[in-house]
Amino acid sequence: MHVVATAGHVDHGKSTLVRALTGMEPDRLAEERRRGLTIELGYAWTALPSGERVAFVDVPGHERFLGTMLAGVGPVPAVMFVVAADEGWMPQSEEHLVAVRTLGVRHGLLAVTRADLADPAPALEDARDRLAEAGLGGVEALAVSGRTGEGLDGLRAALDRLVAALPAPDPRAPVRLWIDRAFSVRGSGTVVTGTLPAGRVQVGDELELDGEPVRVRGLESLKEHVESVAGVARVALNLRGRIAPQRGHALVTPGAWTATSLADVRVTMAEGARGPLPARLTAHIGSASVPCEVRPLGAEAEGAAARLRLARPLPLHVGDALLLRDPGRGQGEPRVLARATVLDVRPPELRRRGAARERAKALADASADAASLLRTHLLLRDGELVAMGCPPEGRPVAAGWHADPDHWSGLSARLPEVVRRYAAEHPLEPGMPVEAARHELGLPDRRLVTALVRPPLTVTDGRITTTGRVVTGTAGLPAPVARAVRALLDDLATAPFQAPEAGRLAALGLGPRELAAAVRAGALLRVAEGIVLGPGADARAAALLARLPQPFTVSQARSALGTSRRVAVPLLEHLDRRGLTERVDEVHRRCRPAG
Ligand SMILES: Nc1nc2c(ncn2[C@@H]2O[C@H](COP(=O)(O)OP(=O)(O)OP(=O)(O)O)[C@@H](O)[C@H]2O)c(=O)[nH]1
Ligand SMILES: [Mg+2]
Repeated sequence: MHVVATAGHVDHGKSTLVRALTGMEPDRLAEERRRGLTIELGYAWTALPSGERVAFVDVPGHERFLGTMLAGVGPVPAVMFVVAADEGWMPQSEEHLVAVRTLGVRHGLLAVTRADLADPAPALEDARDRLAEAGLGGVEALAVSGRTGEGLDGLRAALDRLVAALPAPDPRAPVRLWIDRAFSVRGSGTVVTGTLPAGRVQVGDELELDGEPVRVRGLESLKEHVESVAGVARVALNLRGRIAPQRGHALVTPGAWTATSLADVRVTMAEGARGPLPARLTAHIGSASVPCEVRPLGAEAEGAAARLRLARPLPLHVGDALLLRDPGRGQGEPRVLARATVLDVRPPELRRRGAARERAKALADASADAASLLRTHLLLRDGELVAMGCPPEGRPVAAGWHADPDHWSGLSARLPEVVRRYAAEHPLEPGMPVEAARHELGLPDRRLVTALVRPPLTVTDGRITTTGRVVTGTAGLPAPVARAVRALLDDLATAPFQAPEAGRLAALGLGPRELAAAVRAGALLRVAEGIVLGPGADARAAALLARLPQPFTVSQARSALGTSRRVAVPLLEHLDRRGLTERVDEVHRRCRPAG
């Protein structure tokens, strides 16, 4: 099946033509018949000469119903553009053409109808030129009359050629069915209808509506019961679930879309519209129309990046196009203002000064693909990329994770340094816990850390170690610092637990930076602020303390270690932290058995 929407100025004969082609009444409302005016979307279908079936979504042409027109055309891949021979090109001919173009509809045909009322040639030529200018140059153009039936056989044949040339949508694509009607049927419950653009719906499927699960109880397409239907198709779904569906909401495959009220977009001004865009507009996609705020991110220019804040979340993919309409403008002024191509459905917060401009720059180079998303988000899970509309392209870096290549190589370069520093600061530990490295690198999953480990690093028992330990000692330090540290180590050789006093450190030129470097290099052990000892002093202290009767007091420890309270108290606390000693009560500690 195929679906074609009508388009064109009010009263130009769209509904008459649909009626003549299908034998069905697209104007179902009493008010429509009384006023001779389409108000709501109409649906009718027929079989073409080839046997292919085509369903029409007949839209209103009156300028007041532009929103309804957009809801009809939104999910449909092709249009039948209708122009009256006796009136020619009119304001809504132009507006509908701009809308069709802005929505990205590229397929269609031109029917110049009411050919029984006037010579169709001038209107046909003019309209054909305008369509060509709008990038629809290849469409067929025909003169017809919905009243006399003249030219209808030719139109049917042209529709056959049109639908045969339409790209076949992917039946495995995720479902997003924009609802255009919702009603209750006595005995069946809730029914919704819409144009399924791609993917497949089956009886029994579980879909989601605004995050709520719904079950497809029954399925109809063109009034026939079916078990399964693939897009493009008109469908009616009988649903079970605690839901109140409405036009403009969508039934979606769970997990396949990102429901968001925030999107970063690239704005392309519509034909005839000029910037800057007003801050408050209405965004249209599928059958949805949602008020939105537009925040330009960079310098305002055509093709500029902007952030849209939608009044309610919509299920979106990167690459979707939204049409931005000014609901406030009057007659004669352009109302279809721009196309907003979605570049990110989970845009990062812009907190710092200058963040918006930076973001605009990044978006200027972005395309609707996984690589661009990863440049912003750095790391994303398979499922996240799928829900954003950009299934992963490359291989995952770790179970289910994809990374921006630059970010990943940066992490890979940082890890050995992080592990080395940890080893220097924790000389008694057998390596850096993977969890500590995860935390240090700001990663969301430990498996990412494991994936970053390359020789000479290895993982054993949840810790990262360097095969062939790199402790540079004083050799890695600047010469004056190395000299000073060696002097300290000489002092400590005779009294290993008498940490140097502040005066001694100052005399040797060892300030906080020099001490930190020495600690990082593994040349000194930092026990507490301003208290340094030789490397391994804590292990030696623990060994000495183990010989004391257990438990022991600070003062017993102090004399066993031959030091002062100034050092003993922080050293014992350090040993507690390392798990080498533990407190028994307010005054007593004991050594803990190794392991
Ligand atoms: N003579 C003649 N009249 C036509 C033809 N097509 C439509 N009309 C008349 O033109 C008027 C408008 O026709 P519709 O089919 O309702 O026009 P429409 O484009 O659907 O109008 P809206 O849906 O309100 O935009 C009606 O009075 C039709 O009878 C035609 O081919 N020949
Ligand atoms: Mg009509």
